[in-house]
Amino acid sequence: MFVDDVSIEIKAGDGGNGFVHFLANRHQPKGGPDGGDGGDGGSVFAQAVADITRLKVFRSTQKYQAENGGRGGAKQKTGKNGEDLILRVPIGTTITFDNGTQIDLTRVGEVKMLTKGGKGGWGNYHFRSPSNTTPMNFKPGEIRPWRHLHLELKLIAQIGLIGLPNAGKTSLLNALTQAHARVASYPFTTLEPNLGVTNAGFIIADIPGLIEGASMGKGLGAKFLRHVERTGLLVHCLNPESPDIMADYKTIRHELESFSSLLASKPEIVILTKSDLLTTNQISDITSKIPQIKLVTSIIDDSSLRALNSLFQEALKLS
Ligand SMILES: Nc1nc2c(ncn2[C@@H]2O[C@H](COP(=O)(O)OP(=O)(O)OP(=O)(O)O)[C@@H](O)[C@H]2O)c(=O)[nH]1
Ligand SMILES: [Mg+2]
Repeated sequence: MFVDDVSIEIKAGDGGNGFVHFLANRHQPKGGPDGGDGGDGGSVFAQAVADITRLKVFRSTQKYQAENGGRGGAKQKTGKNGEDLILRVPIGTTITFDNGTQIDLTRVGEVKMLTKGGKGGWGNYHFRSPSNTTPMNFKPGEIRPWRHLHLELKLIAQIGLIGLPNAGKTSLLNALTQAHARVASYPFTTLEPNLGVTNAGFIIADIPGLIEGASMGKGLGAKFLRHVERTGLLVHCLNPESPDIMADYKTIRHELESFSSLLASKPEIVILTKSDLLTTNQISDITSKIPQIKLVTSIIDDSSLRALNSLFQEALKLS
């Protein structure tokens, strides 16, 4: 199941306690205080990754804790620092803290600190002074609290590929970007959105096929219409293998309009996919009947893909 919203608890590691110790050996039986400081606790970070399905990991495990710092040791030895913890979250995730603070992760690889590890406490070596040569004091390590976090995926794709199942959306995503999403010759291959980035840097989301009734929650694509609403441009894919392409076009338009006026008014490029399956005559026949078609594409026709990329530039530069 696609998860786009999840709550978790995180905790930075506590600092290690300072140590109370006195040097004592054969040569220096009263060698003075040498208790080391505690190590610092590990911090918790979030790192953005391209896999937008990753929030589901946080459904099964909800508590995340970085390692505590180790206790200080003799001979002024500082305790071991706790290991940091890095939570990998999808690009486009907004993290909201219990106090209302928000952090956005918008670039793949971006790392942000969520909560800092506790400071290690001082050992008794730190408390030595001419007036106190045998300090018994130490500082405990800093205790870090549990924090409640809400993670929400706000898909930030600029372009949304939409259409009926089997229209060739995923194939197009793969052809336009570095994505390697699953393609097959039957409907409902795509169960969760796939993301890819074009050479020009546009993020494209491939949405599971929409069907009649999607605006009412029917089918796999329905719950992603909310995400599609956030894109700047729709690429509406029409499948030439369909017996009634115009009806397909109208079905999808109807669903967009029923879902929201915002979605219905998005800039849209209508394309006819899989043009390599058609003769030139068939193509002109279809495009003359459906004037909404702006471009005819095939994943094996590079010039059609370049033309589509140019349309992206045009549409998104102006918007
Ligand atoms: N000949 C040809 N076949 C294509 C082209 N694009 C896609 N196909 C084929 O069409 C079928 C469906 O392609 P997908 O990319 O999986 O279609 P989809 O719209 O993502 O389908 P769902 O995920 O089920 O909604 C596959 O068999 C593809 O190989 C194309 O440009 N030319
Ligand atoms: Mg697909």
